[in-house]
Amino acid sequence: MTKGMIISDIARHISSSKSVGIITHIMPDGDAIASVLALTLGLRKKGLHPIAIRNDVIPKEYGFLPGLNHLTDLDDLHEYPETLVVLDCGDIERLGQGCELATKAGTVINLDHHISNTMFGNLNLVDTGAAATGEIVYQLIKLMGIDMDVDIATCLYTAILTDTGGFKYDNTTWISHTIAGELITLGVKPNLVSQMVFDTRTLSKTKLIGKAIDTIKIYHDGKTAVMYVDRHMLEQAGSSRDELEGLINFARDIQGVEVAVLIKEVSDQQFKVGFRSKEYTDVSRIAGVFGGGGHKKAAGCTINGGLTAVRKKLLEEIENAYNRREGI
Ligand SMILES: [Mn+2]
Repeated sequence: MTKGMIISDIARHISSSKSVGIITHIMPDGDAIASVLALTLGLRKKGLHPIAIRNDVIPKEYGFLPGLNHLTDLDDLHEYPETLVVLDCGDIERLGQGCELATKAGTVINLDHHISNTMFGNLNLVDTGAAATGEIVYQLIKLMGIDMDVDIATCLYTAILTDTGGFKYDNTTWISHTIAGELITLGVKPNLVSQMVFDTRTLSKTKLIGKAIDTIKIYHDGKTAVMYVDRHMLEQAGSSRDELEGLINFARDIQGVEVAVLIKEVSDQQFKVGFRSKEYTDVSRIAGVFGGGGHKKAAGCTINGGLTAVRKKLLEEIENAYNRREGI
């Protein structure tokens, strides 16, 4: 079947189902949440009554999205939907508690763009060329003849904006920009969405960034930047651990830096370490030396020991990685 035939099949199936649930993965990102809301709002415009299911906490930066009031907590569901639409989820296990719904639903529809998707649905539309699941939901909404409005458009724009890192990542295509352009004609305000999603942070996190930046030390002729955060700094800034997210980018973005490291104190003798690389270093391999892992340009591990020894071991392994490259 071609993609066009599958999407028509999916549209038909959704329209004729007695009940439709819409869900996404736990620890949802912007694409995940906004895709669920866009499809929910779209189907409601068509006179359907989909159940948008919340199976995890929605991060506060997405609190501005239209349609959040339609979310129903997983625990409050009274019956299993006949059809379950799963969005932006490569693997059924990532539904967390929502996994059970997928086993009980008559039909599972899997709409996604992850290359690792396990094709767990009865109907699968996995388009790895799509920058965001929001692009696929856009196609589905169009195909179903649903009149787009500014609320749906805001959700779809947010989905594409977040998964392309603000149209910066290499998954960004002319299609992403074309869809985004159309969404703007419907009334989306790009500056406001960007501000909500990327440029809003709490005072405590802002203070934490300041403290963390102060700790940056540079090694290996400017190629390595090491940042450090301990429990005392978190306390002083009034921050919780989730505010450590994204901190490492301030070290990575320094001109000339190839590998950035963030050492986070967990307890007296235990540290969580995050790695980012810019161009050529496979940091998952470095993290692997310490029993961790991840992606080529983003990885992490946990190391036990004293801070000085931990830092020394990390710097040695990073230097080994540079030497391996020179040895090519
Ligand atoms: Mn996505």
